[in-house]
Amino acid sequence: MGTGSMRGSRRDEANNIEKAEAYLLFGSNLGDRRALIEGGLSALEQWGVEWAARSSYYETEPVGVEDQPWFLNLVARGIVALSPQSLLMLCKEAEAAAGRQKAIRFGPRRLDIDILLYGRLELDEPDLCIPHPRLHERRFALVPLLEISPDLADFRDGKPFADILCGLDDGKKVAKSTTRES
Ligand code: PH2
Ligand code: MG
Ligand code: MG
Repeated sequence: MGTGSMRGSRRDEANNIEKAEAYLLFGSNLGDRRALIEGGLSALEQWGVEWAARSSYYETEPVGVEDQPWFLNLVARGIVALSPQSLLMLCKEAEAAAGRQKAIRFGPRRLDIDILLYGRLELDEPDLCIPHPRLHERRFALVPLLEISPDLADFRDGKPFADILCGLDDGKKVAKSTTRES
């Protein structure tokens, strides 16, 4: 992968695979949202992702397509010994296992798992851009991200995500979920 200079990564001595810290955003606005997200977290764990931290659940106002149910969102930090493309494949696998159908862009979905950050990697491929290209404009991603990593900054320019969140004036609501049910 040629990521020798990637800070925040370490080598898996047994397998000689570079390990990276990845931040994933989970979202759902159809069905039993909490159960679907939990299922996604478990599936990825079963496939080798070591969860190091996970945020609370947040009720978030829909962005993009406004006429759809509110989302439940959560961000988790995982240690992965997978390439970004392999991780993406597993995310899609978990989405499919949750019964996700082909969705309209920004529209309703049972489970969506997006890679926000993968170590200090910058990737620009047709199906995968890292850091996530819309992270900076999405309160529903920044709030849970900052809950688990309050001091995190964009490694490309050193700007703290807390400052980016402060500068957002999208007016979209994001609130910690207070219910146990979906
Ligand atoms: N995901 C989208 C589009 N809009 N809005 C919220 N609040 N949360 C999401 O996860 C979300 C969205 C496309 O993936
Ligand atoms: Mg998404
Ligand atoms: Mg997605």
